[in-house]
Amino acid sequence: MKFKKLVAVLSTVMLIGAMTVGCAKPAETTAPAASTEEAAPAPAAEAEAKPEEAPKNEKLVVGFAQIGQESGWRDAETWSILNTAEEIGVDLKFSDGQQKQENQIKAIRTFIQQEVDVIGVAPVVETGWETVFKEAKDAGIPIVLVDRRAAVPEDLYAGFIGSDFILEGQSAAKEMATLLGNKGNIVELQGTVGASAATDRMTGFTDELKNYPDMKILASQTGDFTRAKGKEVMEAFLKAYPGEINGVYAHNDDMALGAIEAIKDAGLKPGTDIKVVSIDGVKGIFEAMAAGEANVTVECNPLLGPQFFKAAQDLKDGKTIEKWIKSDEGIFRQETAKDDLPNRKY
Ligand code: GYE
Repeated sequence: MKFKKLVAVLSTVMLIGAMTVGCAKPAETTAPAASTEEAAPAPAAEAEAKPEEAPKNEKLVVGFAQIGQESGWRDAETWSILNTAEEIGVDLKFSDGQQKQENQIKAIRTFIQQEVDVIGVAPVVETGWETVFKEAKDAGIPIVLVDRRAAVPEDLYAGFIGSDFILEGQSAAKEMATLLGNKGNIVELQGTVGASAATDRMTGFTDELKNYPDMKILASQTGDFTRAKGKEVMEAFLKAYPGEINGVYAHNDDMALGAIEAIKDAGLKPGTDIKVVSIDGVKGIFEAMAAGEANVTVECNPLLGPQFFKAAQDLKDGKTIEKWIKSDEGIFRQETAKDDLPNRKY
């Protein structure tokens, strides 16, 4: 079964409250997984239990509002969340927002109605979350931001688990400078407009570039974190600046992989004629690096399941969590890609 279909099936299964990740069977339908209408029925026994009889260490119930399935990175994160939930026996209600903030907001409202213990959300864009986060707060349900940030006052979320996107952008710029000998023209493929991962990766890169007066960004446009749009935008850049582009900086590997196709279609050699630097560290870019077609990836770790559920359990236990739980990340280059490849987990 194809990964996307599997995720859709698993998502649907989880929404009706069953934790059957490992043994999910192909369903008849690939209907959007974002439907969060069915609230899990409250088990009768639990509803009747008197407070003093309530079982201790009862199951952790978590709602997770995922963004969608735009990239290999996102698929890896989804797997990490689903698999960890299964492994440790969490009652997970999972929603795929299909890139739409309104779907994510709807999912959060459903989780509030379902009285989950904790809500995790990967906010597709940074703004527009205040109202729904307030609703969760009023219901006494902590929000944990996973992998992308939301621009809300600090008291509206318990913590953020994820990377330093500004640092990733700075590292990418330094790597590009090394590859280009501190001189040359760059095109930038941005992630989803308004996403913290895009805004900060742009800021970090642009700020760092100020240290290199002979390096210039010729053009910068969104490719929405997808391979198809990365290719499309790169094709347009190649037409607009024939012979002028020395490097492409993509906010994620998927867009870089799309750009590599466009560069090849234009009769040029990616990794040589045009240097390719991107962010994430997915297997596909290691394969491209091993083939000499990409140069550097700045790692951004999607395997956040264990940290997320640890935080959720802590919150359920009444503990506070760190406001920013950072992920450990490295930088990987073409020279070691063949050796690195077997060790990559996503
Ligand atoms: O880099 C990109 C994805 O939010 C950090 O989203 C994440 C980004 C990741 O689609 O590939």
